[in-house]
Amino acid sequence: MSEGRLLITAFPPFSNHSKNISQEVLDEIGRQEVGGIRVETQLLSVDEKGSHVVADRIRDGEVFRGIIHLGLAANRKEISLERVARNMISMTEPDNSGRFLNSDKVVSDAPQNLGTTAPIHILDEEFEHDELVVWSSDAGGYVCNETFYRTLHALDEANISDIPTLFVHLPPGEEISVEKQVEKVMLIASAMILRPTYDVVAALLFDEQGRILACKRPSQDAWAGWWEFPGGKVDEGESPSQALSRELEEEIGVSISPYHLVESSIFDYDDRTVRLQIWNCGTIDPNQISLNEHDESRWLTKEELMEVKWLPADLPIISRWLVEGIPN
Ligand code: PCA
Repeated sequence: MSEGRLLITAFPPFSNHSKNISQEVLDEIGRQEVGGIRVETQLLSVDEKGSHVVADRIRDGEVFRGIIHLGLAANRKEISLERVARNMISMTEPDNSGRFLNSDKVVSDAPQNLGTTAPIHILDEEFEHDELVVWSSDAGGYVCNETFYRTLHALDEANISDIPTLFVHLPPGEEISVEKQVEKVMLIASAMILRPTYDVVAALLFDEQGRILACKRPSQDAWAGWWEFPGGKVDEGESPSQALSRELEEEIGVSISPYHLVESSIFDYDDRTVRLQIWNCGTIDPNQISLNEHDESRWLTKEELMEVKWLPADLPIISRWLVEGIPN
């Protein structure tokens, strides 16, 4: 059965490049596992034939846990996660079969752009503080973009939306070492196919009248328009209260040391599990806060708790407070 496999592909050298980092990374990845899921590697030729290989496998009915295409981006300094594939081939040099196209479609009568089916939000969270891994909206006009487009198009035509598929452009080994790139590719792979668990800390802040602070998530974020407590993810090496102090400084510009834990719960979202802790962070003057990330904030009495649309993870707790009272 093929259901368990993560497919990772790469390309050999092309044009005037004597090596291709994607092939070196693929060699290192070999037959590794990602959280118990077997990795299959495949080298694709840098030409039209190579660009069809994975799309053909999808059309033949093969099922994968995920697909990661790797390729060299000779002029980049960071590892780029490609958000979209364009239905356009515009080469500046011939491919390995001598094909040299200028403004041709990859597939005729097909959409202009196809977006990655990888979990963007999870990858955002994973690489938020990692300057070596960035998003890109331009996979180029050469065989990499063509391959990505053909694969996404085959998934689209087969109405398959649950195989996370991503193109990752790798900079030359002189920019980031092969070992480091292998490590990042494995992190990308686990973020794409394993359901992550996040430790999240949130602050219960009071004003003089005993009302509590709620903040509305900004429009560019996942769960935009939903309300939450200020706070965020606990980073590696941080204690929950350190993380919360940092988040409060970043999000609302106050420096506070959390007092004590008032709630802890576990909530399963579709794509991730959240282990939530809510800490009493004391009383502050509402004039002290500056909203650096949120769209809006409100100070709510117990009676007003349900006037905002709480995030799913917060809602069961808020509902209980409505009956039992807000803890302190
Ligand atoms: N990089 C090329 C094709 C093969 C590769 O590794 C590209 O960016 O299109």
